Amino acid sequence: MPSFDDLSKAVLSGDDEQVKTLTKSLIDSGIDPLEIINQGLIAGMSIVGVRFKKGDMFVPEVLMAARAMSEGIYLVKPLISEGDMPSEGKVLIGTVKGDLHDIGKNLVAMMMESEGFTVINLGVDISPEQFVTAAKEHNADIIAMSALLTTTMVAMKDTIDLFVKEGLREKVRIIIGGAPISEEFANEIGADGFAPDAASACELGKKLLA
Ligand code: B1M
Repeated sequence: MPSFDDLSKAVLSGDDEQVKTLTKSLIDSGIDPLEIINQGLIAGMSIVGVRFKKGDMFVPEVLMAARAMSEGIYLVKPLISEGDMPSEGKVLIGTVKGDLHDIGKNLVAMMMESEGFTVINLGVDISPEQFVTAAKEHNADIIAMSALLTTTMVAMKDTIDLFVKEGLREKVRIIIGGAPISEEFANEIGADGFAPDAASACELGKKLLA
């Protein structure tokens, strides 16, 4: 029987075929599906997060690791009832109105998912109204907005203003990120925090919900 460490290493190296083989083998050995997720798949992705933050891993490798982890989760998830899936909290993530850049946003989404958040990825060009509607529908804990253009970052303020207007601002934590975004901008528009990269977004999310 493979060890959890073998599975973590397969995630780390982005080897999706190996992840599938090891995950199946652990399932067939009768290992608790939640342990396979937490001690094998997520454990591997956590190392990826740390290495990416330190600059020891790069975007393509992180995407491969995330894909490999997802292949394993795909096999294990049907064996776990919905209520048993642990969650750090529900995150709605999207790129703001007028902005079509999604590589960094998807990286943040995958990293947050691998760190145990339930992530609903709304996509790109998401209007303030769409963020608010989805927050109501999903009862979200965190709204995460991404912007890559100096011309679209203003939509982050419009979105926060709409949450205030709808009386929902106190119900959610709002975090923002993307290349032109700074801590100062986050403070200026009334966000709860800024994350410069995907690993920091996970840390910030956990801190805000603690
Ligand atoms: Co565009 N683009 N682009 N582009 N593009 C930039 C952003 C630009 C800096 C290039 C340049 O001129 N040097 C420039 C913006 C200038 C500015 O506003 N100051 C620019 C421009 C001008 C444009 C167009 C207007 C070009 C045109 O058509 N004239 C156009 C706009 C389209 C639109 O959105 N309406 C456009 C289009 C495109 C493509 C479609 C071709 C493509 C996007 C493809 C896609 O995303 N599917 C594209 C790309 C690829 C880029 C660059 C080259 C790379 C962006 C990227 O994916 N980086 C970019 C130049 C650059 O950054 N070097 C550029 C990799 C990614 C992992 O990093 O997104 O920063 P990043 O995400 C990081 C962090 O920022 C953070 O974590 C991520 C991982 O660590 N983060 C968050 C991101 N979101 C977060 C959310 C969080 C927390 C952290 O929530 C809490």
